Amino acid sequence: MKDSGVIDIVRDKEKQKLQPPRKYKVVLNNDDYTPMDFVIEILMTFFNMDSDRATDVMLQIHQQGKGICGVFSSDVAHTKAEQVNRYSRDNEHPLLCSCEQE
Ligand code: TYC
Repeated sequence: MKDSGVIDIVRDKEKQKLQPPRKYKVVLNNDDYTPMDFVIEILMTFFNMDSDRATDVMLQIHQQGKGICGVFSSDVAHTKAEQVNRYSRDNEHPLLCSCEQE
């Protein structure tokens, strides 16, 4: 049937529309140079953590190599990662923040 391809495309599009928006983890990587206090400041300032939670997350990253700061929509996650990397570079630290799709 000649129209079935078109119908399949329409059905695929409808299915895509029904998917919930993708979520992204914002991840901080450990390194040997960024001071612990600076990482705690980042977690409190950009991810609204209190000082106890920020200290726990920083130590977890320090021990395990990387850690999740939060899960957000694509726009929010990528903007936060950019802001953290900008702030780190402005303060001359090599701290690396990235996003991973959930
Ligand atoms: N490893 C760093 C140090 O010993 C601290 C650190 C923790 C750096 C977490 C980055 O994402 C990080 N000073």
